[in-house]
Amino acid sequence: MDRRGFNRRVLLGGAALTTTSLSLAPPANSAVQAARTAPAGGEVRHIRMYAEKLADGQMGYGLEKGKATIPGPLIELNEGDTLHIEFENTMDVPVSLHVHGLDYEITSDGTKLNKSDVEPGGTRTYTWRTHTPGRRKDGTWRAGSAGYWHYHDHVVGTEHGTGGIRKGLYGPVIVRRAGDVLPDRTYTIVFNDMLINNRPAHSGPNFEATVGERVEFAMITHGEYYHTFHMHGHRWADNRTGMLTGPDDPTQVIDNKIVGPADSFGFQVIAGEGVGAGAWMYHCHVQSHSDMGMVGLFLVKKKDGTIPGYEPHEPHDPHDH
Ligand SMILES: [Cu+2]
Repeated sequence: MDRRGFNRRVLLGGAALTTTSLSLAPPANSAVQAARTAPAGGEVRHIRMYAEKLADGQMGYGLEKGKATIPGPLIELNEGDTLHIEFENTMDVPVSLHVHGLDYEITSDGTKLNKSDVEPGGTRTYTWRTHTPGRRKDGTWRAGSAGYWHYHDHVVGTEHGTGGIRKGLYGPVIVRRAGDVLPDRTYTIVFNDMLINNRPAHSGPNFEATVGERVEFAMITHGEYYHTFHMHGHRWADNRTGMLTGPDDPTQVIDNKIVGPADSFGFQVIAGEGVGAGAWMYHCHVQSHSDMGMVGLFLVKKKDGTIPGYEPHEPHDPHDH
């Protein structure tokens, strides 16, 4: 990985290279380079999506047949984009796709209530739209669609999709505003009841990065409980992007956030910024929940690929990312 993340951070700080920045990377060859940012939206995109039963009895969404995952695939849009999703139900029970935060007509609601679910073997096109912020005719301000959102089933088990969500039918949606800083990589963390991403307790998932990379986390909560999301060694701003806009931005910087069912938020960190490589825990900070295994690792590697002090408890699992 190059050092773009590092340089980006310097630019975002609004200052030239400073001595405080130098702990992340050697100054040699680190010519300052502007952050990669999201373009203006306005595109119309088409994708296919599938709901599938997984071998272990869980359920997932995927962009290709036979490749469903938990969480489902990350869907990224820019404000102004429209997404048409040709959705196929390969399972033997009705299922749907219901999104939070975006604009959709009632026919794309994804509920039984208005027959916008999909029978076994059936297909349906769901249309999601997004918009930029702006002033309404009455003078009030209308928020844009940008944010860390999510989609989930609203049909399996109950008319609220309680069974589908429990089995893994959920995934992240990120809508970006023109000019938003783009990450080097994005990971999704879903607290679902007492599990993370529907994995067995005490088994991650773990997420890898190299020191200096700009890493984005989309964090979603589902199920029955309230949790507190905490990450070791890294902090973020409690706002739409998770980043401060400048030295006078009064947004609180946090490393712990209370979350409840269907909440979602996101943030970006520079891996190991000011603290270096390591196996950094993230976990629910409700003590009994962390003790019961709501824990994973943010594995920040040195440039040579090593992680000081880290001895994996189990073989590396390629499904971790
Ligand atoms: Cu918890």
